[in-house]
Amino acid sequence: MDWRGVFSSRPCSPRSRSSARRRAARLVPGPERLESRQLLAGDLWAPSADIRSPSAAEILPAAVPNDPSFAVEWGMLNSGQYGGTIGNDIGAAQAWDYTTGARSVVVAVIDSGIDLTHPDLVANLWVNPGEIPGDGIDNDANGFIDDVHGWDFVDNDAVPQDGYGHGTHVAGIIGAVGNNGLGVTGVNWQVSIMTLRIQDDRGAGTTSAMLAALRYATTMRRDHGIMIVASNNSWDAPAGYSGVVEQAIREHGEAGITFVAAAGNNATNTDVTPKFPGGYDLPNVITVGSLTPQGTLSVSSNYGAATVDVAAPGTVIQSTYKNGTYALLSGTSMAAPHVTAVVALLAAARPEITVAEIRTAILGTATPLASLAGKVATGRLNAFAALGSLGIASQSPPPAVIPPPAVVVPPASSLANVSLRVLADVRGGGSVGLYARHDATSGGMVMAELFRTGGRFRARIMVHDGQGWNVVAARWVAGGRGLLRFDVEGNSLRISFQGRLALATRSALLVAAGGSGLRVSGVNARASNFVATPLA
Ligand SMILES: [Ca+2]
Ligand SMILES: [Ca+2]
Ligand SMILES: [Ca+2]
Repeated sequence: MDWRGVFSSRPCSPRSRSSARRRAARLVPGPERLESRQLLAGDLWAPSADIRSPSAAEILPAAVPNDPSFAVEWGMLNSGQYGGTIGNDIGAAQAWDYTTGARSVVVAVIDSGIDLTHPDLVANLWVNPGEIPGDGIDNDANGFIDDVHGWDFVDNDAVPQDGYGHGTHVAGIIGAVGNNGLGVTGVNWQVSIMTLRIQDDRGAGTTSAMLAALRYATTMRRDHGIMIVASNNSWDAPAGYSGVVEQAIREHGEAGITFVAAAGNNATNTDVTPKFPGGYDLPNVITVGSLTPQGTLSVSSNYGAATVDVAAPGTVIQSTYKNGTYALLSGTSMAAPHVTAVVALLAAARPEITVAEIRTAILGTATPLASLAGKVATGRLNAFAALGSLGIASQSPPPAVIPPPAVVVPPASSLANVSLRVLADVRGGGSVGLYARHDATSGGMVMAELFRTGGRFRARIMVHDGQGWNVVAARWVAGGRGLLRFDVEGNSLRISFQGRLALATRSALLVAAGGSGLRVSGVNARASNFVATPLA
């Protein structure tokens, strides 16, 4: 049974059958490729000084993932790549202070397969714990022999290898291995990706394969204890609604699986003209529109204030591709996996989280954007806020609880002068906060923060004595430019505040790396040029 057979009751000529099949076959990539080419040919994509790259001179090696292409992954950390708007990202760098994902969390990618030998994906491929590979026996008795990484519902075998590229790209957004010094990083640095292949090497798919894939995932979660929290569905069904598919997706949800759907690339108002599967009005379906680096809805993205739940980065997205390569693609196919990935992060942070709680966390914390009003129900995906909504840690400076630096006690030789250069953009309002912590001889911790009150900035330095914070220095600063210098207990902290941002960092890794750490939070806040030098 092909797509048309299920989705259309109208008889059609061989020509139109072929046409319908081709439309189904192309699924989402057609417009994506077009959009990609347009951007590749245009000024936006020309390499420019707008593309900032993390470098050793600017930031300690472990501060952000060391994957070389992280610098162009604007969806994670938008520093103006592709002419984008600084801070228009999903807050991944901040979210990673909560969690970078967990291999115990499984997501199903229902797509064209995955490059099973891609060096930036292999470690994050799901491995069926109940299956002994290659013995010709269905060890876990789920009806599939040797289904180690998932199943190929096109060729009906255990090797869901991607000959098309689309599924590999989607998988990399969710979980290309992070901080391995290679290629890109996924939103999850580690996760387990189940591969369910429903599209052949031309991108053609059938409804029977799609239904079988949905049922595989549902069964594995419900009957075999595999903690699949989401399926990514960057495919569309041009012929429309199907009661059979709707029921399969409902059962998916009843098993505990969030069904993340690409809204589609028809530039259509789906409130008026429904598209599927995003159009299924089920509590476990989250439908995702595509966002540009500038924070607008991508030209080709479908939209609808009632039917498109959230927008996520989708235009000019760098990710893994077939044959061990990488590629830049655009479309709602790339937007959906950002949301799928955040479902996985939420489950990593709170394993018992329910489908309903996931929906609330993601849709309840999306950042409203004027450019999305009337087009998307909520706003831009915000991974940082979604995780923060779980109440798992403080997210505003000063952190409610910062334990004394007992976890990492650096050797005396690493006691350091802390020079912290912060480039931030707070023209959008809000506050900027940051802290630096280090193991001074007192064993205390020092924090500096800078926050906005009306038209002025207030800077202060505090020391945590193990009981609470004591303000040791404070100063008002006019405007958004200036150099502040404080000396605390023989260590100096310098804050150069220039109204633009550069890079984010991860405090925990900095602490581990040098006995000093920094953390930046607040609207559009980023930090760079962290330098720690031994005390004389
Ligand atoms: Ca099996
Ligand atoms: Ca076996
Ligand atoms: Ca990588």
